Amino acid sequence: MPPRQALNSYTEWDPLNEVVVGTLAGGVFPTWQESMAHVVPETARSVFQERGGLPFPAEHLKAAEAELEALADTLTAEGVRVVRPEPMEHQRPFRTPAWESTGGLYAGMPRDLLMVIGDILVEAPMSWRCRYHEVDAFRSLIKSYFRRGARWLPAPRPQLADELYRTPGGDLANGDRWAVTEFEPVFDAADFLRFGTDVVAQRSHVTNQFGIDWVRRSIGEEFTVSVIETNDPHAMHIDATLAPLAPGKLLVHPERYVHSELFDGWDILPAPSPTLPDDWPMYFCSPWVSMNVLSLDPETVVVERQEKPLIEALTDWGFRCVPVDFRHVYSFGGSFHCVTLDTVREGGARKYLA
Ligand code: DAV
Repeated sequence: MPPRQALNSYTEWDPLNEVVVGTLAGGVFPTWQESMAHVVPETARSVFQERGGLPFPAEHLKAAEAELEALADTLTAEGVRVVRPEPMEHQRPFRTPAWESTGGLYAGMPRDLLMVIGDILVEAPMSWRCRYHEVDAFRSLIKSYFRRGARWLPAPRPQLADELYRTPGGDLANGDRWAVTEFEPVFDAADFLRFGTDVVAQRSHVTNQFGIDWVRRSIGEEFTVSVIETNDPHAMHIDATLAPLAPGKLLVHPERYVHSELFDGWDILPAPSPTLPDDWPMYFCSPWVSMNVLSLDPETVVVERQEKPLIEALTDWGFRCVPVDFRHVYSFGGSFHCVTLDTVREGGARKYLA
């Protein structure tokens, strides 16, 4: 029985009925800030410093948008209702009393910004200043979910003052591991994964303990939020480290994953290496977004068409793989899990973790 609620999504794998697919249209390079140095590829610094606020290369963006359209069509053909964000101007500079940004970024990665926990829609307080207004592209959708009965939980508006950031090479070298301090709650929603009544999070260069504590107390006692260790000095978003594909089946990054007793009894598959050529432009992230797959149900996964070793491993593991071309989207920082927000899945609040 499909759920009747406008929002109902407790896991990463229950049968998917409705999903938001992001758009990169109008996207611009981010305005550089030092805290990015810990997470983006080395080459990004000069690109963002020189081109922050300027449009992404037109041809590459066009190819990526075509891939996003093809993903939307594939999902529709699989019986999933697809919804899209509003077009939005990202090229306008903006400022607060404390800082300014030469532009925004995009509405391409709803996973970074929004999280559905049961019937609650959480808006994350993201720490990259250029992403301050990103939620506006999704506000029509969010208001519509609220009007249809969902709970709407925006995190406290962050100030993103200088005190939030550690200077790289300075404090970080003294044993403080992360680029963000505990000045105020910040997190990206993509540092959290849903396992029924359990939510698993990682600390990262965009998610502090204050942010995780805010999520824990705000979503209520029905849910348990656990923080796991990961072996990732560049940590930003947990979804190229762990990908739960079905109850008891966890795809992991072979080096970043550190076993947690939460997954005792789970079958754990290290993902094969990505197939992306070394010279492919990657402005934001590593080629390991290959494992950033989207589950359509506990037997079906959307996988990048050219990731043949991964497709083979998942097929051997009992999955039906739905191949979609997505390398041009990779360049902008994510793959199928990042560009989507699963708003309605079947199933309810069950316990899956030890
Ligand atoms: O492998 O660079 C990607 C996370 C995407 N949101 C990586 C992490």
